[in-house]
Amino acid sequence: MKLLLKAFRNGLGAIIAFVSWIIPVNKIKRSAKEQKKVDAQTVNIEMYQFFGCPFCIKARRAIRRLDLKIITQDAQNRQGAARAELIKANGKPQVPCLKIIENGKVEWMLETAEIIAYLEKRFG
Ligand SMILES: N[C@@H](CCC(=O)N[C@@H](CS)C(=O)NCC(=O)O)C(=O)O
Repeated sequence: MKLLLKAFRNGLGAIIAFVSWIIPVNKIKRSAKEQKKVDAQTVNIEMYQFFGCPFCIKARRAIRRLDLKIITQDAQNRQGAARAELIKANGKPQVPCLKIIENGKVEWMLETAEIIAYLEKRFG
């Protein structure tokens, strides 16, 4: 039963992710110079996520809309290093979670609304 529920949740998540992927976003427009500047900053940001998590899908849409080259880390795999890193940092495997490295200091940001607001403010 538990396995069946998990399969259903993952399947539904994959469908939502696919639908979100085919629906176009109103992408921000930047000059090549501005984009290069933004790209230089986003190398220091990663998003820890589950592929089919609706909150992560929402955050990924914001990333797409803001045209950010933010690498995603899969935290769903229970044996994976990304999940272990997340638990070590936050005490729980909650996603989405942004890892921001600034001046050699690592900051972890939870909560979809906070993540989107941060990205909008910094890159919007
Ligand atoms: N309030 C959070 C909720 C995020 C949330 O519930 N994420 C789920 C995945 S959809 C999670 O992290 N679950 C932890 C787990 O499954 O171990 C947000 O808005 O980001």
